[in-house]
Amino acid sequence: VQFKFPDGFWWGSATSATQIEGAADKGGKGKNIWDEWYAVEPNRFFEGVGPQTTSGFYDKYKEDVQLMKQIGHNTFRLSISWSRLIPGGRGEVNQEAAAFYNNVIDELIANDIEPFVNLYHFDMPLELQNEGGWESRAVVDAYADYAREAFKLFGDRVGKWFTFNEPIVPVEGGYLYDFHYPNVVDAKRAAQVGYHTMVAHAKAVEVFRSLDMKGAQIGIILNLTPSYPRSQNPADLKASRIADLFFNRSFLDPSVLGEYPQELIDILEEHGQLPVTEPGDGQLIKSNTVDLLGVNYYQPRRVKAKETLPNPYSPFMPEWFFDHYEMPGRKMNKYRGWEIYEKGIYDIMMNLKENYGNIESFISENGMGVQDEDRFIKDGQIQDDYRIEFIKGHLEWLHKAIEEGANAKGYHLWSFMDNWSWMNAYKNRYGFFSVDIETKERTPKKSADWIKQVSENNGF
Ligand code: BGP
Repeated sequence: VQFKFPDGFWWGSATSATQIEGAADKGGKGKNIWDEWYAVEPNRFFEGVGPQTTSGFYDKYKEDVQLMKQIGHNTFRLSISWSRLIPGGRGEVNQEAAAFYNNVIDELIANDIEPFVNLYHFDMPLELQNEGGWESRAVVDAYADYAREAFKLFGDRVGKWFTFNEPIVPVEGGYLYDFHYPNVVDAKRAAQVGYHTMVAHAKAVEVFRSLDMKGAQIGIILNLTPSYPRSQNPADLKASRIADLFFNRSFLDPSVLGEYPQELIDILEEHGQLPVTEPGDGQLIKSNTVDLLGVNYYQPRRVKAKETLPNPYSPFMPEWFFDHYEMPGRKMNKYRGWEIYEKGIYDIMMNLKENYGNIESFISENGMGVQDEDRFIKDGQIQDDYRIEFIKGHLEWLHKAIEEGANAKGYHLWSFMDNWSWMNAYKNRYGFFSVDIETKERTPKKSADWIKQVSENNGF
């Protein structure tokens, strides 16, 4: 074994409720924004496939836990669907949902797989969205109440909790770039949504610490896209620094250090984009930093200085401060159109070590989406050697970071099995297991056999 990981390393995979459960209108679940958007605009979803029937985990979780066990998982991330647990977003717990999540958690534990439970993965209950979603301060309080219910219901058995997955994505998708409901394009509203998400996060952490959580940890999962400048010219460096402020530090700094970066506040203030705050928010954020950080890493962000000044009459956007840059010779995942830069994982970990108190962390998502993956079937199995290479490449850099003192505890692939992905539906396949979307049959890919060896040897 050339790359040996520390004892107790977390090997597993990540999923989210909307993307795997299916049963969107079964078991007493209420509607969330994905159900609504699909009902209104089904054509915006790849091949018109919506969130109603995804990978069938709701009915097949027992079989899935056995498959996880077979490939050596010792940990697994799921999310709770807020609109399933508390239909409408407020009030009574849906007992059928509580029983479902209890059963999943018990099944995982009985098979020596530690559940990592995330509370929010892009899935606002529709009624709360209709009240304004994250723009509404009342929704922040509803979220804290939902978090309290979840902690009380499952806290006796779950040791790893997460408030949000990639909280910046609903800001970008829903309020800046039009790829999530409610399809608003307005930077000031986006800033409010981001800010309220952060306050909701801090409130949930506060609730968590007020309960007896039996030594459990609470964290947040952030998609960190390291920002690389085209050159070391001051203008390129500045462009890259500002992109980093908007897309990484906007959540990383307050959740880990307890404070927003001053430079980000100054930029927003100068352009009249500051969100509405309430007295006491600053202290709330300061005193509720996380125990644990999940890092989702897919691709870097390459940035260059703006070549032309933004039109001052156009609406404010982060892109006023930088242009994207396609580095010549960069390596691509040609099946998904994303750059592959394995060293990014090392740079993230070293940044956490140097500038974020070496917070305990893990790779909570990393993965390779591939279109039309069936073309790689040979001898009845998808021969996803490209995925094995992709994972290896990232693990090698993660290993190096750990050797140099990074506090990284595990690696979760996105994802356990092929799943439904927001607007892309089943276009890009990510799983260790392929899923036939008609029959829901699961079949191990070559990477499933490979990761079993890796987990058993705690390295490769
Ligand atoms: C992450 C999300 C996941 C998943 C993944 C793959 O940002 O947390 O929910 O969707 O990206 O993305 P895609 O399916 O769009 O390729």
